[in-house]
Amino acid sequence: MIRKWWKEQVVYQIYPRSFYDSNNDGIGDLNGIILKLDYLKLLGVDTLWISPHFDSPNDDNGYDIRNYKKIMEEFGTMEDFDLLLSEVQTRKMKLIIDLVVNHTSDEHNWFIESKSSKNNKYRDYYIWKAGDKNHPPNNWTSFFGGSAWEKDPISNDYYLHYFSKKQPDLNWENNKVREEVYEVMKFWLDKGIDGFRMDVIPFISKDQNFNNLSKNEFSNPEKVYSLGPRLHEFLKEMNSKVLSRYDIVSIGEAFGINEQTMIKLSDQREKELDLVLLFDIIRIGRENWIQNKWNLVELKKLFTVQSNVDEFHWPTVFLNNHDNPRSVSKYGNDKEYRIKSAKLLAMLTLTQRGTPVLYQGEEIGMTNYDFTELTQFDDLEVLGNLSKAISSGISKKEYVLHLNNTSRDHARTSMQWNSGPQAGFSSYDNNWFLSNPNSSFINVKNDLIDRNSVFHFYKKLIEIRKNSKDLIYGDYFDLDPNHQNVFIYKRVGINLTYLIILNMSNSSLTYNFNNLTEYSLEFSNKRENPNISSNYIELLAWDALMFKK
Ligand code: TEU
Ligand code: CA
Repeated sequence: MIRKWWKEQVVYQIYPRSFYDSNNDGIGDLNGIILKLDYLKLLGVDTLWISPHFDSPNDDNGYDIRNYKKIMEEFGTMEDFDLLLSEVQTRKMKLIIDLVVNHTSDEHNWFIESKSSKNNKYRDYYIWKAGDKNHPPNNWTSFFGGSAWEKDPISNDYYLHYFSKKQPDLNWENNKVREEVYEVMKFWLDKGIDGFRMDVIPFISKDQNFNNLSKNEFSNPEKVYSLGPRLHEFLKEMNSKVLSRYDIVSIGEAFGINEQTMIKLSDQREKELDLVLLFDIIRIGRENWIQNKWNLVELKKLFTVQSNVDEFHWPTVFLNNHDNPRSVSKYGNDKEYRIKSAKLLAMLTLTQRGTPVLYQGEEIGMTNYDFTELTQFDDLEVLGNLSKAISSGISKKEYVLHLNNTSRDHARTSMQWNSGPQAGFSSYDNNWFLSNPNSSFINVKNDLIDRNSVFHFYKKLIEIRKNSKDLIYGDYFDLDPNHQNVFIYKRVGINLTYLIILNMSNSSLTYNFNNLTEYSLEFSNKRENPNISSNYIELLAWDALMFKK
């Protein structure tokens, strides 16, 4: 197994807007992150990934960049960024930033120039096409609702936007665009950052035939958008011109890709990306905003697929992020077993083969927000997809019920620091977004005091993981892929073997397993000793046990 620093670290994602507000204007900021670095150091995470911190009109909370070399005003200044980086480095941690280069904001200078006239030298920085009479060039759809094409009244041409119409897609066919992107990357790398998480990177290459989506493709256009013919060529160029020149990590957000693309993107011999963030696990049982039933057998299969490609691949393991609901609400039981199931999910995330990526708040078991009205949502995706929902026969009320399990906004409520107003996120009383009222009992302050908290469980597991190369690099074996409730797997290292047993259900059960007595119990989320005999173990609801031999 090839050793790399980014295989041995635990990544922690920060959504700066919701993390901590240092100057009480209701919006989280870079200084807020600095003030919480000691907290993160205590937790034991090593690499921080911050969601976009660049100048932006915030149509999509910073994923619409107006200026790649300026800091978002609400977040602070370039001096604040430089201080954040040096404070991170002082603590021997690493910093990764978000690279959003499939699209820019429509307020980016390149786009302002581009749309100003057909002869402008920036015209080809974006993707312009003539319409078909009064119709867009093809039937491609935007993830945030409606057509992916917007008509521009100046030239009467249409420009392409996979996301909102304020996020025009860059034209990667244009060499100059690629050079600009590489230049932006070097600007930040030369400051000393440790890598990029690359937003929707599989979408950068567009099939120049611009064929219509078929009926089947229509509801999941990502499966087509991620098959651009020059994707691998572009990434190889980026790698040779930029990435390979620094000791950094590149993590591609890989929404919609198939297995073949996954294998190619992150194959170390291909020299494209180091890691990919796959969506299969996080979107299990889900079709857009609709949550369907899923089962553990399907989930386990997905872990096996990504873990066992070969020694040239290294997976990432994550159960939530800023675009998805809270993990304890989706995979655990956020009611009577919130604490216990959150700990189980910690064990799952931190004992798999792959780099764990935690999301702010998961370490204290934060839950989904209980949305009841459409007006409570902030995310543009919610309103954007409303008409699609209605036209598919779903009522407004049902739409909200679905969103209560699927909306991106669950992850964007304030980080819960204490039981005070605004969850201790800010002392301003009119924050940009909601705080969950359950901060009265789910908060960092409580978790730091209580030695049996979710926080301390994460902390301990991170420590165990960091101190064991066998746990990090050991081979992965799912021991009972077909069991409906128990997730049991081994990690076989050079010296040690770990055995993880997770009861992912609300019921107690007796699980037959021989030779358990050969192992010793290393860590668990139980207070009492488990009942083990030579050929079975009794598991209570949401028991999570880690054995070693
Ligand atoms: O996400 C891409 C992404 O695929 C999801 O947001 C997806 O489009 C959506 O959830 C479909 O239901 C990245 C960022 O993580 C996200 O925050 C941005 O909104 C998006 O790209 C555009 O930059
Ligand atoms: Ca602020």
